[in-house]
Amino acid sequence: MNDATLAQVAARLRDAQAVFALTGSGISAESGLPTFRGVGGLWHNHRVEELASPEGFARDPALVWNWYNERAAVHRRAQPNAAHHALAQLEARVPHFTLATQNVDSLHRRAGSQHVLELHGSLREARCDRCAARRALADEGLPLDAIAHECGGRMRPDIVWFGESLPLDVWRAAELAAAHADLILVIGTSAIVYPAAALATQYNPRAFVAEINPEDTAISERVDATLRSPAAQALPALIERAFG
Ligand code: BV8
Repeated sequence: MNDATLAQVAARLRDAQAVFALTGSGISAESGLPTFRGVGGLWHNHRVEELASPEGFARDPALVWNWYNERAAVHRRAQPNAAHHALAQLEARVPHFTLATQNVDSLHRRAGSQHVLELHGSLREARCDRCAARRALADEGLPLDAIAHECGGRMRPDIVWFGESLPLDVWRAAELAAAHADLILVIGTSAIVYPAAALATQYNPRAFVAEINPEDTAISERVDATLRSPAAQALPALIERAFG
């Protein structure tokens, strides 16, 4: 990680009144969770975009629940890493700090972040696609014999699938935070999925945008600074440099 860039971003963080952080599955990589596309975009030879869609669920709800149940169990066994904890610390240090995540693993909440905008939902609950009845998901997820709901609908993960709108209240809060930020941190996302990726560079020409990612992404050309490093190293180093 370039030290001059670290110093530059740390100075921006120290002076910032409002910080907006957007995270993707890369921030959970060091908790042992596979990234969304890191597995070649496949699960048991099914494309993840196909499984994470209303069409995929309608076609084979049990297959989709097998995928989510497996992920829910992996999430429960995982622990938040130093990057999640660093963002929880920032929430307490920065006057106005907003965290929006594309992840459904609940690791930001488990790390102590109090206000997390879960843009794509979470794997904590299932909801009926007809009457909206909700039920908490056990550690192993949803038993396949509980998919059919008594109202005639089907219990689905409380997740935003491809082709579905993001929860309007959550989206509005994220737009506002991005638009008012002095500093935008984009952490562990390939910035491929919209509209979430737009929050990084399209809502605030005034903000200083810093990307934390070991690889190039779809927005690397458009950010003001890049820390080419795993988040669990870069974020603690950034906080240490900014606040000592
Ligand atoms: C919608 C829940 C429309 C499911 C997910 C333009 C505008 C609007 C929409 C579109 C558009 N173009 C295309 C679309 C449609 C689509 C889309 O964006 N498709 C993509 C594939 C092109 N968008 C949608 O469908 C969205 N809905 O637009 O609705 C609409 C409007 C009105 C009315 C009706 C409808 C909904 C998208 C939400 C989909 N659901 N998740 C689930 O999780 O099962 S998205 C899914 O992708 C995950 O949430 C994931 O988080 C997210 C993004 O992926 P990443 O997190 O970035 O993961 P990835 O593997 O790609 O990258 C990991 C990164 O981490 C890499 O860069 C890697 O280098 C880095 N990394 C690795 N290790 C580390 C690290 N970084 C730091 N430290 C490390 N150690």
